[in-house]
Amino acid sequence: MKEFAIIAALDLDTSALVLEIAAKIAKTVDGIKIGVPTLLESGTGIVARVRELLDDKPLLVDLKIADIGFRSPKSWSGTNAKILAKLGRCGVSHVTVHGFPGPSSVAEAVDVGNEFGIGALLLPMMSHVGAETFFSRPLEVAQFETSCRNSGIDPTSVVKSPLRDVTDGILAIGEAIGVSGYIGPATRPEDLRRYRLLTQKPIWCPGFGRQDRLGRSLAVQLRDWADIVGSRSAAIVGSSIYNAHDPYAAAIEMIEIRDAVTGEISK
Ligand code: NUP
Repeated sequence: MKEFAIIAALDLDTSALVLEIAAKIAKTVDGIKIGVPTLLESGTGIVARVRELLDDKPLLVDLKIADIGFRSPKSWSGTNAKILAKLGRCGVSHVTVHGFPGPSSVAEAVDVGNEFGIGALLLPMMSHVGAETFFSRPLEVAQFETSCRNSGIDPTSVVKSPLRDVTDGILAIGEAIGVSGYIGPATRPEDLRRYRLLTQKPIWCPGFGRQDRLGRSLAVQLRDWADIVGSRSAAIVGSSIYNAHDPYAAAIEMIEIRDAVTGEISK
């Protein structure tokens, strides 16, 4: 994946519009994200059609998988495995996976995803107003360690720094299980700094434009993201591109801003 990638989130009202905008911008952006509403309308058939436009660039399906992990003697057979099997090898490179259902749920999503060549991006925090309501709850560390050990993982052997809250706990589970990367909130620079202290894995960041609550321009928000998260990262940009009068021009502008801010970083 490209360093400092720009991933366009195509949350449009119809699949026809998703394909129309994807055709316009696929050669310009570094990848595309489609969401559950689009899959509900079109089924997984739309994935192959977006894949054709994207060549081998990342295609993220934002499923936010959060169901049970269940290990039978031979294989994973919880609901997470069944969700991923429905995607199969249809061209998806990444899916989003929630961490709050705990280690066996994440492990099932990661292992079964790997079988299909799909990387799991874990969500230790989110970008919207009030996302901290539960993610920032203090972590009961002893109970956390016991639950993880019961699921056969030992996060504290991987992450040595103190685990303060649910966000830290989810990051530690992700490191221990070996997720492909994380979703991190572009709206919360302090949280992105915490992520980077705990992980060297890619961090894909949504929350640009309409979700910013710090009064920043897109250029300042992108500069802050690139400064904090570094080159193993992606900016997930939705409405700032697809709601623009000319989405193709907006995508080009986003790439130009990215190139300008990352050029400054490498000087
Ligand atoms: O924490 C998250 N925040 C977020 O906005 C996790 C996400 N997956 N997203 C998604 O990113 C959200 O569902 C939407 O598809 C996209 C951001 O879109 P926009 O606010 O740039 O329009």
